[in-house]
Amino acid sequence: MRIDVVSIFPAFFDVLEVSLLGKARGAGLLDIRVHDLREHTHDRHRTVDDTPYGGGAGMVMKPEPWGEALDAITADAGERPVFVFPSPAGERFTQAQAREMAQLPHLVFGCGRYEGIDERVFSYAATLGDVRLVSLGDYVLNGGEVAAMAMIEAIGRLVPGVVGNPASLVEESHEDGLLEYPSYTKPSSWRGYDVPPVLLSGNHGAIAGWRREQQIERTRERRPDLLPD
Ligand code: 6GU
Repeated sequence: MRIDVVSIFPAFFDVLEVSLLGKARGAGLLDIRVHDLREHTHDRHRTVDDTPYGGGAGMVMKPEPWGEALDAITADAGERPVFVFPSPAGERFTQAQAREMAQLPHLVFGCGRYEGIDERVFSYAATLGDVRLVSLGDYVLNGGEVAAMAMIEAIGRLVPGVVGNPASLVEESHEDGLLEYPSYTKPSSWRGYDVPPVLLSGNHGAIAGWRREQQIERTRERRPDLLPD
């Protein structure tokens, strides 16, 4: 899978070299290319933003550098990519979306800063591929970089081969619509806290039943919005 990222802070993405995704890049499973938007400016100050038409606070990212950056990325790409613009005004990013995006051959993340990107950039991007504005949740970050990192990790780990044991992807939170069950390891007693005896029973049916109950109970307590009415 190919992932391009456009940002005025490409250094945010240096950590993609470490851990699981770093390994997947090394193994050729993920082809991640980070681009500096300022490479597509032509003035002495490498300007990427300007004041908003109609007035108001803050600055808006100019369309021209974005147009050039998207052209450069798509020039050498075979299929039409999906463009993801992280935005608090986007649709909510979910595990289902991560799963869907992990099947795609080419994603392009466009990271905005300031008050956002000139709206015409999204219209132009839509002529080059599908466009999605996607939010991590109902809070505001300073820019799309941290959100893009989170999405790249959520998507990247679902690309076949990236996570060594695919079974570990099945029993996690959100894969079956519920929060995951609690996990324990040795020792069976630690500082007065004991592992639930059913987990030591060797009774696989009873263990599966207990885990299911725990999933439902936790989901009811912490995330009742995930449960059907
Ligand atoms: Cl995707 N972007 C920004 N700037 N803030 C956010 C977000 C995205 N998701 C939640 N807050």
